[in-house]
Amino acid sequence: MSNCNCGPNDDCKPGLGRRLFLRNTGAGAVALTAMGKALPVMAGPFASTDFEKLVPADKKLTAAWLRSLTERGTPEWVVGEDLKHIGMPVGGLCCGQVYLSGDGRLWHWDIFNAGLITSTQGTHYANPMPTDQDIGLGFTLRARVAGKETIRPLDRTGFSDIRFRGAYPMGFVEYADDGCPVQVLLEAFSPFSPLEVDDSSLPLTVMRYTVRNPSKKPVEVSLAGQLPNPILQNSGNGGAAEFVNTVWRRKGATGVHYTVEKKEGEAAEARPDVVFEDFESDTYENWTVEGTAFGAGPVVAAALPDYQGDVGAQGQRVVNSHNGNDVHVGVMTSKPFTIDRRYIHALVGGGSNAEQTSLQLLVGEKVVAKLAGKNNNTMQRESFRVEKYEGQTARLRIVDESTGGWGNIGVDHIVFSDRPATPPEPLDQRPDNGDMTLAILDHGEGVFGVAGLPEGNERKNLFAAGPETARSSTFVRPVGAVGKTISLEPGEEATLSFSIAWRFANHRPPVGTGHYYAERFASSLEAMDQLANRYGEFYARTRLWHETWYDSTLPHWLLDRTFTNTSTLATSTCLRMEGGRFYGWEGVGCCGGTCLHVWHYAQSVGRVFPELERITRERVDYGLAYQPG
Ligand SMILES: [Ca+2]
Ligand SMILES: [Ca+2]
Repeated sequence: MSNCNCGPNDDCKPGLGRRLFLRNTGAGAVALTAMGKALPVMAGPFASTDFEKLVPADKKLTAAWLRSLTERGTPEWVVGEDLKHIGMPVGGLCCGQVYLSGDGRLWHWDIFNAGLITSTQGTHYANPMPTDQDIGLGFTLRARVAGKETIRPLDRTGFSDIRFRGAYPMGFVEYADDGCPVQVLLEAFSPFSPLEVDDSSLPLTVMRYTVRNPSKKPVEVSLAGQLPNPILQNSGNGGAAEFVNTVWRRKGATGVHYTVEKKEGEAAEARPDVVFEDFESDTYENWTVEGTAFGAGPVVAAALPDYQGDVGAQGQRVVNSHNGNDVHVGVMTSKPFTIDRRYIHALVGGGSNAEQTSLQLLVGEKVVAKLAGKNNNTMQRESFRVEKYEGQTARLRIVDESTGGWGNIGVDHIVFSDRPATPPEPLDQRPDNGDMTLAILDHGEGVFGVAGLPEGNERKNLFAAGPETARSSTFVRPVGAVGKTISLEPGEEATLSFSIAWRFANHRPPVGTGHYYAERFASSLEAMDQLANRYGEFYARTRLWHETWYDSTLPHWLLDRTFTNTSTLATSTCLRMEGGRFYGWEGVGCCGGTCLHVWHYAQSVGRVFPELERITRERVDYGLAYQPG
């Protein structure tokens, strides 16, 4: 345990953040409530005459709001509904991307070289992304008091009272619940030390949990992290590879190392394709049809109006919801079927807005995936990956809710198959092939590491003994877990630190080749090794930067906002390609690369990590930029 256990909003005094554990009864609760309310009125009231000139001379700014701009204020904590949308990057600089969510999960992963584009046409402020994209990583607390046991995920489903503070490079999440005998503070970060680029560019994230027992009874506490094998995250193993989890132990760390191995004989395992629907009948005999968009039956493709072009039908007939005019709407639903292949392929064309026109997959009553066209009437072969639903009852639904432009959908030839629509790339070249490690930074008494949890993966199984290796060549990804059991006397607290490290080297053009971090570390175990060797130093330096930045008379709001920009270096907006050259998009996934008119007025790179700025000047501005073409 560190000597410096203060909460993020305390002066650095011994003892874990007093406010965390007092806030429900003390002044902290008042501050918290005020923070959760709508923004205060800043100006007004106004009449229309105030705007006869573009900028009114009297802006009617309230005195209280003006004062708040210069007052020191208090650190901002996020609670309630806002937790669903807030996030903060917590990976190393230029090592891909992972965000901490408001309730302490890790999400928004972009380490698998998928080229994640987060822009949704500029509507993020109005429609923030939900924090629902994850890879199955989770942390769970088990507490036992006098024979009574409670098991709780460390997220919104496990705790009623959660608050979040983003103070890049450190994110803080506090967990409390009336029914839980202990309280938890999470400090999430990747080692961060201004001027030290390499020490701030580790392909890993630390999840440091401090657990305190405020009750009058001793509590046995177990904390565990679990992760299904995350390799081939997007491409899947498709029967061609075996997921392999192996327990890894060294002084100061216990982990599960995740890899894949090539498996021979894929073709022999593929079951024959099943044509579910070819739409060659003149009626919809296997479908329930509502509305006017779909007519009385599949249409003859050759009879479609010329302006639709060649829709790419297989056979004579297709589903096409244009029906003479996009104003028609309708829904058609298939008979139920049992999922017994890895993929559902279909030809899909028409409008691209999947909220209005789509082929939907329902498992039970829930829509689990949608496919849409590409604003092109020529249908393309699209696929649902359904291996995880094998054995479940499903239906397909073709929806046209649009009355406007591109308000139609075309569908044909639905096939259940074990083979992907296009043959997968060789295993060793896939962007999502690499390795990861989940570890607890501890090897002592009470520490456990399990390569594969028992099937069913119930959280109570997390804390049971298990095998040292686990393998699977089916779609089921074996779930590894690490954790520790400790005892806390009344008033006592303890810290358990976990980390997740990664290495996915197959990053490819159009934007650069490879990753600099993958040249520095031959595997995620090497990165985890370095963390385990220097963890005390890395934590102290990151924490020292955090405290130094906030040791100021400047307002908290200003300090938060001026340093938040630096977090861009830990997102997919920035990368270092093979050889270490720095590259920055102009925006989020658009308009390359390291362009002078954006990056030469960015201040934090030059001041916090001047080595990166020198690369931009020497290798880009005065290097590549002077080369012809
Ligand atoms: Ca057909
Ligand atoms: Ca329509």
